[in-house]
Amino acid sequence: MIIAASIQAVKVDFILGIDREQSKNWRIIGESMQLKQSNQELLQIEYLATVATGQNLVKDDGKDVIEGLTKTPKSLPSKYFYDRQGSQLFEEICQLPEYYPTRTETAILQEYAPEIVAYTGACELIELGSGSSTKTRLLLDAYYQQQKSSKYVPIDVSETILQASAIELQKEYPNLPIQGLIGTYEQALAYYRNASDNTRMIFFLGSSIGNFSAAECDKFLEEIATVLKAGDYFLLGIDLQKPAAILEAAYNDAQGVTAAFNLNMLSHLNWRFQADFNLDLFSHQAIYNQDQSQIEMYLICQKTHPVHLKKLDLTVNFQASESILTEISRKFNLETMEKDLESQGLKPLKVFTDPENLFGLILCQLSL
Ligand code: AVJ
Repeated sequence: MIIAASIQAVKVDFILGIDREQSKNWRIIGESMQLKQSNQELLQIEYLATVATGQNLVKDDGKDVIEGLTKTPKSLPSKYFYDRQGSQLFEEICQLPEYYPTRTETAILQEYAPEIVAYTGACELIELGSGSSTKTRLLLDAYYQQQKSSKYVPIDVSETILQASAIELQKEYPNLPIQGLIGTYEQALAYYRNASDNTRMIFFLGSSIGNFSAAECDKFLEEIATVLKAGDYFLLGIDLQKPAAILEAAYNDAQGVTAAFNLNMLSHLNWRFQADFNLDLFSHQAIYNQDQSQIEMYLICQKTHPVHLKKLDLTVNFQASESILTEISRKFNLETMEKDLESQGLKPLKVFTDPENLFGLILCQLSL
């Protein structure tokens, strides 16, 4: 089990926005304050924090960064991709001709969203890693049209993208209650460990589950099953195994957007932890590890040099050609994933794929 029941949502004054995701967001923050006042019941944006310490966990203390940079080989948690700039770059990745997952999952949702609604009926829609909520609109439309959505809860670590998209969605779906939560998956799931009479569907799209190792994945699914009550739903999007050439192209796009996304992690660390990474001294690499069925993304150091992270009181020495693992993106087999889900009590009801079997969506229900 991940965290006990000490997580609750705390409304934080938006004025506190400074020093979190750079101060470029004043306008959005200002707008959201206004909107918050005029639509108080329908739009809420909250930070997930611990009651016990009153400490804002979103403002990470960086222990995971220290851990990753002081071990051999070095690694950094993928969640540090997603600051304001990183979330923006990820949106650009989703539009790339080589990056098939987003458009394929979108097409599947376009075709099958009404069928998903028919399976679940009315429910609260909880999205982990909602980002811009673009694909979500297809689900929201289907639920909205059939008057089956009671509430939408987008959850994301990036406060700027969460605020901006929640405000947009509020305009597009004026009668839909929206509760945006800023925090990590772990915080979100801990927050949801309370009983509710409402039927819930947690959804986790885009194959973000691919960032977890096999062990983390098991733990995550177990946690989902703990949080849901019998009869609730879980909708999971997974990228499927396919020839290495297609996969490697998707993570080494011709325009270099993925490279910029990867390198942006270092500028995120620079502002968040007052570090002095020189982005010119690192380069992007993405390879498909056939044995593990996973894309591995690295930042390769070009020259021996030290890096200082002031806020963490840490100096790290980098050797020329040394690598930092920034992401694994696992590629799945549908049948295997169905079995994994089933073994956690998450019973697959229906599997949706595209004609080329590039991507899969599995709708599950927690066994009654
Ligand atoms: C958001 C984790 C699903 O693994 O494909 C895209 C992130 N990294 N290009 C993925 C990503 C490089 C993406 N996920």
